[in-house]
Amino acid sequence: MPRAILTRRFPPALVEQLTAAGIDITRHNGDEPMPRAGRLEFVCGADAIVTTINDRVDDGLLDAAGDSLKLVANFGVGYDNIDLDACRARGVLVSNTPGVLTDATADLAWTLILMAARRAVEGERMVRGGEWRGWAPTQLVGVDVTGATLGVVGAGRIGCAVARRAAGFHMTVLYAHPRNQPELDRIGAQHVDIDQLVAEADIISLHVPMRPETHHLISRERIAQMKRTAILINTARGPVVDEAALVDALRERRIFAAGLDVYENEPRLAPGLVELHNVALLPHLGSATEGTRTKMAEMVAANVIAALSGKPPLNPVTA
Ligand code: 8YV
Repeated sequence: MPRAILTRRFPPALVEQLTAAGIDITRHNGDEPMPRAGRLEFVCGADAIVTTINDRVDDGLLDAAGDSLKLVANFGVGYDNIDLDACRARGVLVSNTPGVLTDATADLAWTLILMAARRAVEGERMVRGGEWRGWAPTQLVGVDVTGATLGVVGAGRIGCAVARRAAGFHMTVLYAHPRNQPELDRIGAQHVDIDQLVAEADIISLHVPMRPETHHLISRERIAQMKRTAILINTARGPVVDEAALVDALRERRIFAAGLDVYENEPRLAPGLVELHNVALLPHLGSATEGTRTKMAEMVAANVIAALSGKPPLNPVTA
Protein backbone atom coordinates (compact mmCIF):
# COMPACT_ATOMS: atom_id res chain seq x y z
CA MET A 1 0.00 0.00 0.00
CA PRO A 2 1.51 3.38 -0.99
CA ARG A 3 2.07 5.72 1.93
CA ALA A 4 1.40 9.46 2.20
CA ILE A 5 2.67 11.58 5.07
CA LEU A 6 0.58 14.61 6.04
CA THR A 7 2.59 17.18 7.98
CA ARG A 8 -0.49 18.93 9.39
CA ARG A 9 -4.23 18.71 9.99
CA PHE A 10 -5.84 19.35 6.58
CA PRO A 11 -9.48 19.74 5.45
CA PRO A 12 -11.26 16.33 5.67
CA ALA A 13 -11.53 15.98 1.87
CA LEU A 14 -7.83 15.20 1.67
CA VAL A 15 -7.87 12.23 4.03
CA GLU A 16 -11.21 11.00 2.64
CA GLN A 17 -10.01 10.99 -0.97
CA LEU A 18 -6.61 9.46 -0.23
CA THR A 19 -8.19 6.75 1.91
CA ALA A 20 -10.78 5.98 -0.80
CA ALA A 21 -7.89 5.57 -3.26
CA GLY A 22 -6.27 2.96 -0.99
CA ILE A 23 -3.41 5.17 0.20
CA ASP A 24 -2.12 4.59 3.69
CA ILE A 25 -1.90 7.85 5.66
CA THR A 26 0.39 8.85 8.49
CA ARG A 27 -0.35 12.30 9.84
CA HIS A 28 0.84 14.83 12.33
CA ASN A 29 -2.66 15.84 13.37
CA GLY A 30 -2.26 19.36 14.68
CA ASP A 31 -2.33 22.97 13.50
CA GLU A 32 1.26 23.57 14.63
CA PRO A 33 4.22 22.63 12.43
CA MET A 34 5.79 19.28 13.24
CA PRO A 35 8.34 19.56 16.06
CA ARG A 36 11.90 19.66 14.67
CA ALA A 37 12.86 16.62 16.69
CA GLY A 38 11.25 13.56 15.16
CA ARG A 39 10.42 15.35 11.91
CA LEU A 40 12.94 13.37 9.88
CA GLU A 41 11.94 9.98 11.35
CA PHE A 42 8.30 10.86 10.64
CA VAL A 43 8.77 11.10 6.87
CA CYS A 44 10.92 7.98 6.56
CA GLY A 45 9.62 5.59 3.88
CA ALA A 46 6.99 7.97 2.45
CA ASP A 47 5.81 7.70 -1.16
CA ALA A 48 4.34 11.21 -1.00
CA ILE A 49 4.59 14.04 1.52
CA VAL A 50 1.91 16.72 1.76
CA THR A 51 3.57 19.95 2.87
CA THR A 52 2.64 23.54 3.71
CA ILE A 53 4.46 26.85 3.67
CA ASN A 54 5.97 26.00 7.08
CA ASP A 55 7.63 22.77 5.98
CA ARG A 56 11.12 23.28 4.57
CA VAL A 57 11.69 20.63 1.95
CA ASP A 58 15.46 20.38 1.66
CA ASP A 59 18.21 17.79 1.29
CA GLY A 60 17.79 16.72 4.92
CA LEU A 61 14.06 16.02 4.62
CA LEU A 62 14.37 14.35 1.21
CA ASP A 63 17.20 12.10 2.41
CA ALA A 64 15.17 11.18 5.48
CA ALA A 65 12.17 10.24 3.32
CA GLY A 66 14.43 7.99 1.25
CA ASP A 67 14.25 6.41 -2.19
CA SER A 68 10.53 5.58 -1.94
CA LEU A 69 9.59 9.29 -2.24
CA LYS A 70 7.86 10.16 -5.53
CA LEU A 71 6.00 13.40 -4.83
CA VAL A 72 6.07 16.47 -2.61
CA ALA A 73 2.51 17.83 -2.85
CA ASN A 74 2.41 21.39 -1.55
CA PHE A 75 -0.87 22.61 -0.06
CA GLY A 76 -0.61 26.12 -1.53
CA VAL A 77 0.27 27.83 -4.78
CA GLY A 78 3.58 29.32 -3.57
CA TYR A 79 6.41 26.81 -3.26
CA ASP A 80 9.29 28.86 -1.88
CA ASN A 81 9.47 26.37 1.02
CA ILE A 82 10.70 23.70 -1.41
CA ASP A 83 14.22 23.28 -2.76
CA LEU A 84 13.28 22.35 -6.32
CA ASP A 85 16.87 21.50 -7.31
CA ALA A 86 17.14 19.04 -4.43
CA CYS A 87 13.86 17.39 -5.54
CA ARG A 88 14.93 17.28 -9.19
CA ALA A 89 18.29 15.75 -8.27
CA ARG A 90 16.44 12.83 -6.64
CA GLY A 91 13.74 12.48 -9.31
CA VAL A 92 11.08 13.63 -6.81
CA LEU A 93 8.10 15.41 -8.41
CA VAL A 94 6.56 18.56 -6.90
CA SER A 95 2.96 19.76 -7.21
CA ASN A 96 1.03 22.83 -5.97
CA THR A 97 -2.53 24.19 -5.96
CA PRO A 98 -2.82 26.98 -8.56
CA GLY A 99 -6.07 28.67 -9.54
CA VAL A 100 -8.38 27.49 -6.78
CA LEU A 101 -7.21 30.12 -4.29
CA THR A 102 -7.01 33.07 -6.70
CA ASP A 103 -10.34 34.69 -5.82
CA ALA A 104 -10.07 34.11 -2.06
CA THR A 105 -6.62 35.72 -2.01
CA ALA A 106 -7.72 38.64 -4.21
CA ASP A 107 -10.70 39.19 -1.91
CA LEU A 108 -8.37 39.27 1.08
CA ALA A 109 -6.11 41.82 -0.62
CA TRP A 110 -9.20 43.98 -1.05
CA THR A 111 -10.16 43.43 2.59
CA LEU A 112 -6.77 44.89 3.56
CA ILE A 113 -7.03 47.74 1.03
CA LEU A 114 -10.34 48.88 2.51
CA MET A 115 -9.23 48.32 6.12
CA ALA A 116 -6.06 50.35 5.61
CA ALA A 117 -7.64 53.17 3.58
CA ARG A 118 -10.60 53.64 5.91
CA ARG A 119 -8.68 53.19 9.17
CA ALA A 120 -10.89 50.27 10.12
CA VAL A 121 -8.41 48.86 12.64
CA GLU A 122 -8.28 52.11 14.60
CA GLY A 123 -12.05 52.46 14.44
CA GLU A 124 -12.67 48.92 15.62
CA ARG A 125 -10.21 49.37 18.47
CA MET A 126 -11.87 52.63 19.51
CA VAL A 127 -15.37 51.16 19.62
CA ARG A 128 -14.32 47.92 21.30
CA GLY A 129 -12.14 49.78 23.80
CA GLY A 130 -15.03 51.96 24.94
CA GLU A 131 -13.20 55.10 23.76
CA TRP A 132 -15.74 56.27 21.19
CA ARG A 133 -17.34 59.54 22.29
CA GLY A 134 -19.63 59.90 19.27
CA TRP A 135 -19.41 61.08 15.66
CA ALA A 136 -17.05 63.96 14.82
CA PRO A 137 -16.24 65.63 11.48
CA THR A 138 -12.49 65.09 11.75
CA GLN A 139 -12.53 61.69 13.46
CA LEU A 140 -10.51 58.87 11.84
CA VAL A 141 -10.66 60.30 8.35
CA GLY A 142 -9.06 58.00 5.83
CA VAL A 143 -8.29 58.23 2.12
CA ASP A 144 -10.57 57.60 -0.87
CA VAL A 145 -10.37 54.26 -2.63
CA THR A 146 -12.91 55.13 -5.32
CA GLY A 147 -11.12 56.94 -8.12
CA ALA A 148 -7.63 56.27 -6.75
CA THR A 149 -4.74 54.67 -8.66
CA LEU A 150 -4.08 51.00 -7.93
CA GLY A 151 -0.59 49.61 -8.62
CA VAL A 152 -0.44 45.84 -9.01
CA VAL A 153 3.07 44.41 -8.67
CA GLY A 154 3.07 40.98 -10.31
CA ALA A 155 0.25 40.37 -12.79
CA GLY A 156 -0.19 36.63 -12.50
CA ARG A 157 -3.52 35.01 -11.63
CA ILE A 158 -3.95 36.76 -8.26
CA GLY A 159 -2.63 40.15 -9.41
CA CYS A 160 -5.09 40.10 -12.35
CA ALA A 161 -7.98 39.16 -10.05
CA VAL A 162 -7.13 42.09 -7.75
CA ALA A 163 -6.95 44.44 -10.76
CA ARG A 164 -10.32 43.22 -12.13
CA ARG A 165 -12.00 44.13 -8.84
CA ALA A 166 -10.73 47.73 -9.17
CA ALA A 167 -13.30 48.42 -11.92
CA GLY A 168 -16.01 48.58 -9.27
CA PHE A 169 -14.09 51.41 -7.60
CA HIS A 170 -13.52 53.35 -10.87
CA MET A 171 -9.77 53.18 -10.37
CA THR A 172 -6.85 53.80 -12.69
CA VAL A 173 -4.78 50.61 -12.73
CA LEU A 174 -1.01 50.38 -13.24
CA TYR A 175 0.78 47.06 -13.29
CA ALA A 176 4.42 46.00 -13.16
CA HIS A 177 5.17 42.60 -14.67
CA PRO A 178 7.98 41.10 -16.76
CA ARG A 179 5.75 41.12 -19.86
CA ASN A 180 2.46 42.56 -21.09
CA GLN A 181 -0.61 40.98 -19.58
CA PRO A 182 -3.33 41.06 -22.30
CA GLU A 183 -6.13 40.61 -19.76
CA LEU A 184 -5.06 43.81 -17.99
CA ASP A 185 -4.38 45.69 -21.21
CA ARG A 186 -7.97 44.91 -22.26
CA ILE A 187 -9.36 46.57 -19.12
CA GLY A 188 -7.26 49.68 -19.76
CA ALA A 189 -4.53 49.02 -17.17
CA GLN A 190 -1.12 50.53 -17.98
CA HIS A 191 2.01 48.39 -18.05
CA VAL A 192 4.75 50.40 -16.29
CA ASP A 193 8.05 49.67 -14.59
CA ILE A 194 8.06 49.15 -10.86
CA ASP A 195 9.75 52.47 -10.08
CA GLN A 196 7.04 54.41 -11.91
CA LEU A 197 4.40 52.29 -10.19
CA VAL A 198 5.67 52.89 -6.64
CA ALA A 199 5.95 56.64 -7.32
CA GLU A 200 2.49 57.06 -8.88
CA ALA A 201 0.15 54.54 -7.25
CA ASP A 202 -2.07 55.42 -4.30
CA ILE A 203 -2.49 51.77 -3.38
CA ILE A 204 0.30 49.29 -4.12
CA SER A 205 -0.63 45.61 -3.92
CA LEU A 206 2.04 42.89 -4.14
CA HIS A 207 1.47 39.63 -6.02
CA VAL A 208 4.92 38.37 -7.02
CA PRO A 209 6.20 34.90 -6.13
CA MET A 210 9.05 34.62 -3.62
CA ARG A 211 12.29 34.20 -5.58
CA PRO A 212 15.82 35.47 -4.94
CA GLU A 213 15.12 38.39 -7.32
CA THR A 214 11.93 39.42 -5.45
CA HIS A 215 13.60 39.48 -2.01
CA HIS A 216 13.13 43.06 -0.68
CA LEU A 217 11.74 44.14 -4.06
CA ILE A 218 9.99 46.76 -1.94
CA SER A 219 13.22 48.10 -0.51
CA ARG A 220 13.85 51.08 1.78
CA GLU A 221 14.65 53.12 -1.36
CA ARG A 222 11.41 52.18 -3.11
CA ILE A 223 9.37 52.89 0.03
CA ALA A 224 11.00 56.35 0.08
CA GLN A 225 9.68 56.94 -3.47
CA MET A 226 6.04 56.29 -2.47
CA LYS A 227 3.51 59.10 -2.01
CA ARG A 228 2.89 60.30 1.55
CA THR A 229 -0.71 59.14 1.03
CA ALA A 230 0.31 55.69 -0.31
CA ILE A 231 -0.96 52.39 1.06
CA LEU A 232 1.11 49.21 0.73
CA ILE A 233 -0.66 45.83 0.71
CA ASN A 234 1.18 42.50 0.94
CA THR A 235 -0.65 39.21 0.49
CA ALA A 236 2.25 37.59 -1.42
CA ARG A 237 5.27 36.69 0.71
CA GLY A 238 6.75 38.63 3.63
CA PRO A 239 10.36 38.87 2.40
CA VAL A 240 9.22 40.76 -0.72
CA VAL A 241 9.10 43.81 1.60
CA ASP A 242 11.93 45.15 3.75
CA GLU A 243 9.77 44.93 6.87
CA ALA A 244 12.10 47.02 9.07
CA ALA A 245 12.06 49.81 6.47
CA LEU A 246 8.27 49.61 6.30
CA VAL A 247 8.00 49.94 10.08
CA ASP A 248 10.16 53.10 9.94
CA ALA A 249 8.07 54.59 7.12
CA LEU A 250 4.78 53.88 8.90
CA ARG A 251 6.09 55.19 12.22
CA GLU A 252 7.36 58.41 10.63
CA ARG A 253 4.14 58.76 8.58
CA ARG A 254 6.11 58.77 5.34
CA ILE A 255 3.31 56.64 3.84
CA PHE A 256 -0.33 56.59 4.94
CA ALA A 257 -0.83 52.95 5.89
CA ALA A 258 -0.15 49.30 5.13
CA GLY A 259 -2.11 46.08 5.16
CA LEU A 260 -0.18 42.86 5.70
CA ASP A 261 -1.20 39.21 5.56
CA VAL A 262 2.37 37.86 5.30
CA TYR A 263 5.60 38.60 7.18
CA GLU A 264 9.32 38.16 6.75
CA ASN A 265 9.67 35.64 9.59
CA GLU A 266 6.21 34.20 10.18
CA PRO A 267 4.79 34.01 12.78
CA ARG A 268 7.23 36.57 14.25
CA LEU A 269 6.74 40.22 13.37
CA ALA A 270 9.37 42.93 12.87
CA PRO A 271 10.03 44.89 16.08
CA GLY A 272 7.66 47.83 16.40
CA LEU A 273 5.07 46.59 13.89
CA VAL A 274 2.32 45.69 16.39
CA GLU A 275 2.57 49.06 18.14
CA LEU A 276 1.64 50.95 14.97
CA HIS A 277 -1.93 52.09 14.40
CA ASN A 278 -1.64 52.69 10.65
CA VAL A 279 -1.23 49.04 9.70
CA ALA A 280 -3.79 46.24 9.41
CA LEU A 281 -2.29 42.89 10.39
CA LEU A 282 -3.81 39.53 9.44
CA PRO A 283 -2.38 36.04 10.12
CA HIS A 284 -1.75 34.74 6.56
CA LEU A 285 -5.43 34.25 5.75
CA GLY A 286 -5.20 34.63 1.95
CA SER A 287 -6.73 31.27 1.03
CA ALA A 288 -8.63 30.76 4.28
CA THR A 289 -12.21 30.12 3.22
CA GLU A 290 -13.98 26.82 3.69
CA GLY A 291 -14.65 26.42 -0.04
CA THR A 292 -11.13 27.33 -1.12
CA ARG A 293 -9.37 25.15 1.44
CA THR A 294 -11.59 22.23 0.42
CA LYS A 295 -10.70 22.76 -3.26
CA MET A 296 -7.01 22.92 -2.31
CA ALA A 297 -7.38 19.63 -0.39
CA GLU A 298 -9.09 18.00 -3.39
CA MET A 299 -6.35 19.23 -5.71
CA VAL A 300 -3.62 17.90 -3.43
CA ALA A 301 -5.43 14.54 -3.23
CA ALA A 302 -5.70 14.35 -7.04
CA ASN A 303 -1.98 15.08 -7.38
CA VAL A 304 -1.00 12.43 -4.82
CA ILE A 305 -3.32 9.82 -6.31
CA ALA A 306 -1.98 10.45 -9.82
CA ALA A 307 1.68 10.34 -8.80
CA LEU A 308 1.26 7.21 -6.68
CA SER A 309 -0.42 5.42 -9.59
CA GLY A 310 2.56 6.15 -11.80
CA LYS A 311 0.96 9.08 -13.65
CA PRO A 312 2.26 12.67 -13.76
CA PRO A 313 0.69 14.95 -11.12
CA LEU A 314 -2.04 17.24 -12.49
CA ASN A 315 -0.38 20.42 -11.20
CA PRO A 316 3.35 19.87 -11.56
CA VAL A 317 5.76 22.57 -10.45
CA THR A 318 8.38 22.81 -13.13
CA ALA A 319 9.98 26.24 -12.58
C1 8YV B 1 -1.53 28.82 1.65
C2 8YV B 1 -0.41 30.65 0.32
O1 8YV B 1 -2.63 28.58 2.41
O2 8YV B 1 -0.99 29.23 -1.45
C3 8YV B 1 -0.16 29.96 -0.96
O3 8YV B 1 0.93 30.18 -1.54
O4 8YV B 1 0.28 31.54 0.66
C4 8YV B 1 -1.51 30.27 1.25
O5 8YV B 1 -2.70 30.74 0.74
C5 8YV B 1 -0.27 28.46 2.39
O6 8YV B 1 0.83 28.61 1.56
C6 8YV B 1 -0.33 27.08 2.97
O7 8YV B 1 0.78 26.31 2.63
